[in-house]
Amino acid sequence: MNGGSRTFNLLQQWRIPPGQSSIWRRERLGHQMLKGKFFPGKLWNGPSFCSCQGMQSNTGEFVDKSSAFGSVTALNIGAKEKQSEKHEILGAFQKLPMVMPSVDILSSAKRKARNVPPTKGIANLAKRERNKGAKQLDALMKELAVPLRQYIENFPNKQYLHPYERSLIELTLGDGNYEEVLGRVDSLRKKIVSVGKQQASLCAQSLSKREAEERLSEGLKKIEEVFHVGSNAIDDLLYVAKTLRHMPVVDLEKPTLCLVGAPNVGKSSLVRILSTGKPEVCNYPFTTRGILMGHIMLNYERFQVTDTPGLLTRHDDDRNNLERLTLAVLSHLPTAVLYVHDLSGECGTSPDDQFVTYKEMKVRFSNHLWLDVVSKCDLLQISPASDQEDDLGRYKNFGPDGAIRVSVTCEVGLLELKERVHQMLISQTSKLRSEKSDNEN
Ligand SMILES: Nc1nc2c(ncn2[C@@H]2O[C@H](COP(=O)(O)OP(=O)(O)OP(=O)(O)O)[C@@H](O)[C@H]2O)c(=O)[nH]1
Ligand SMILES: [Mg+2]
Repeated sequence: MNGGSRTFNLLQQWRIPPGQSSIWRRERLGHQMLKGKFFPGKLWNGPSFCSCQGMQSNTGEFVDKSSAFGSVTALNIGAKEKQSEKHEILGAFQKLPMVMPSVDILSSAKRKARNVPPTKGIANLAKRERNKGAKQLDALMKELAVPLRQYIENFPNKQYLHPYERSLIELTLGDGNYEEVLGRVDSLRKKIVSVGKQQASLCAQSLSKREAEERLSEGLKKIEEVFHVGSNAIDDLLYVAKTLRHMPVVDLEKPTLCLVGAPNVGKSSLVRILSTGKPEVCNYPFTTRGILMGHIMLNYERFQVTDTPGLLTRHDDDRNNLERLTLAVLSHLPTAVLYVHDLSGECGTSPDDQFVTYKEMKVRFSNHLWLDVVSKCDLLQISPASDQEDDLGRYKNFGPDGAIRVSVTCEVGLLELKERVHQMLISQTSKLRSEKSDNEN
């Protein structure tokens, strides 16, 4: 600890609640969507809960004394046209429009419609009443349809999003569900417009004051009915917006350290040591259930750290959404990897299995800067090295070539680890700069 200095650390975490890793009944949320037709009769195909945790902690050794920060910088996303020109921008979720609950849209629309007066100067009672009725019906229709149109226009088209955000949408809401909700909102809008026009026109044809009054009240009822039937689409959209807005914000231009490894190997324990973040640490697999963003301050520069859910040794098709999130981070964000190996047998994944996944990841993400760390070395007994040992034999004893051995429990190797992480992040800064200038040329 750096004596006396304090640093604010924002740690943003998107989480899936325990026990609901790949599928998650919306019913459990007790959310309004329950009653709606959202994904009728089926389960979410992915995690659907997220929380944003702001954490404040005392400064760790890695945090510069004089630095303080309180929020993550979201990269601005430009107008729609800009999105289509360039995909390499993040931050779309923070720009999502605020969606009003359907009951509020309805009550506000009804109030406004009721206050619409007839056109001035109409002396004939019947004419005045039908004029008022038609105007009020038209107003109700517009007050309901216009916000829906604005939502449809302002929720970004998924194909223009950064691939990382696209993956988050798919893994969080389930494939295709984002578009489905927007589609339902649009069809609700169309129905309201069609029924509203029809009712206004009927009212305008009334022959008497009484008939106009009846048609107005009937028309209002019909529009309201149509709105009621489809209103769950709006509440689903509200939920989608809330969920996406709480996703951790990532800055593509900031060097980012990503901790990867099998479940329960000690990734989060190392995040706690390396950054000012304090992710949950428990002795069971998949404690970390989402992407967690923390920070490291070094020489007045801020670096991002992501803790990720563990990777099991299995085929991609069999991976749960937690594992897929980890792969999305590695695939779409310019991360430097800190790969954590637990050779003690404590974590639940055998060293043999860890070796298989490790080799696969190393090949797949060979363009990433990479550092290997063998965790829990307090639990390791090294058997004498033998010349005959193959790759796996050496791995089981020492981990990958060049791996640093650490123990969080006994505070072994941590200074060296911090130093090496520091060096890697500085190298990543140069790498990002040169990639940026290559792209610009
Ligand atoms: N003996 C020993 N135990 C450790 C060490 N580091 C972490 N652990 C323990 O290992 C268990 C898992 O640690 P975590 O940091 O939660 O592991 P993780 O990789 O983040 O786990 P998931 O989020 O579930 O993938 C916890 O019980 C830790 O206390 C260490 O250096 N020595
Ligand atoms: Mg963890």
